[in-house]
Amino acid sequence: MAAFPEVGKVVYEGPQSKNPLAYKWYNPDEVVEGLTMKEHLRFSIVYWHTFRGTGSDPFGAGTMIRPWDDGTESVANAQNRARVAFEFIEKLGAPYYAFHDRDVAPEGATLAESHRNFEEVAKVLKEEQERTGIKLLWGTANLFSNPRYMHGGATTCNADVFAYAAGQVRKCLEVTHELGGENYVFWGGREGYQTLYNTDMKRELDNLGRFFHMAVEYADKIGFKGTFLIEPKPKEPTKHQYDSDAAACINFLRAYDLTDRFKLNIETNHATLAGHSMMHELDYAGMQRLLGSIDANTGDLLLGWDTDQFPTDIYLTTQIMWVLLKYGGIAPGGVNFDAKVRRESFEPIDLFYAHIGGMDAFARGLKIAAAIRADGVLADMVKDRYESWTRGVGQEIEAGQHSLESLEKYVLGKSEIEPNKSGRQELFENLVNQYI
Ligand code: XUL
Ligand code: CO
Repeated sequence: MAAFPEVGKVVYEGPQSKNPLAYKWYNPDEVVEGLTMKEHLRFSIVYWHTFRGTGSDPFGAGTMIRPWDDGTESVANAQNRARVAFEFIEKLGAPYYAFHDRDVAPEGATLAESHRNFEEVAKVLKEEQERTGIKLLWGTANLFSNPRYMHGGATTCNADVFAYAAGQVRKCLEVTHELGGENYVFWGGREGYQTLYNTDMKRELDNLGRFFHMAVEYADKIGFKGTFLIEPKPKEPTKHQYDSDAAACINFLRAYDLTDRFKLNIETNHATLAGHSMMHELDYAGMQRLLGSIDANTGDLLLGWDTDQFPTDIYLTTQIMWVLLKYGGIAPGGVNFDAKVRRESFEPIDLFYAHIGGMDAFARGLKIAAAIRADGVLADMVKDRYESWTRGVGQEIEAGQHSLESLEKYVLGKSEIEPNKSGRQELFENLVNQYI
């Protein structure tokens, strides 16, 4: 029996449509800069918020109505939920999904039992993938919910817990590979500290590097070729997460010699928690060729925590797509909705409204970003701003032909240096507004 009988396939009806269950901007087959929207955006639906989110918060119990869920932690319930998830994703027309091992299947009393549960549910995921053509963008192991991970998974002070985490990741990699996963994510849920007084930071980071090398070794053994992604986030749940922002992650990857297999999965609200914009984090990772995928949600400027809201801000999606286009797209990563409906949006239909809105916001951002790029006005203005580097001493410096001394001599030999030009920030901002 269908879980969403009142919803058919969500289709593109264009900006004039008044149908809340239709796309106004996301037209999967429309070509933008040589690729279809579907190929550019590579939308992915997350299993955890969408199918396991209860709506509970630190102040109150769950609110979500999910009629298909019998409320038990049985494997049969998990298998049934998996079928519902695919009905939902298929109706939305999203090409990908992503999961944590523990949201698709219940954790057992032992690691062996957890593995068995995971295998039983993975069989249904595989069947459903084959039935619908929906693919796995990435899998990840939950190394943060169970109390055993209170001190971390790969950065714990307890070597047995590290071993447990290793066993869990091995299995999750095996299942991700079996399901054709195109990437594998590590979000360092509790890989960080609450106080440095009790923390051997060097040992913890060395162990994290060791853990990732073990993952690479195992991937090679089973032939998993997907990209490994680490997901920057500065705090929450710990006071300081080791993967605090793109720069810290990239430094870590370089220090532990992992850049050939790892890239970053950048998430908007994590960027803002780190005191950066999403655009900054994307550009920083992109320029170093380490931009792998994005988690597409947003925060709330008035709330200081990770609210994981659906993205509806066209400026945000424009900025994201602008940077993604600049670096040649996001494949084999994707635009993954790591977002949850609000606690008050408790009906199943709200899941559709939320995703349709997010997908439309991204499609619109893609079109706006492509229009900005096609006109080239902004790019020309940036080029002009740096014009002094294309001639004379600027060109010589960039060609490596100068030293402090030779530059001092150059300046001493001139009566005046070239005057600065205006930065024209307001004009830049006005121009962006013209495309929105
Ligand atoms: C947590 C977060 C995670 C990761 C996957 O803030 O973003 O859901 O995306 O573990
Ligand atoms: Co995320």
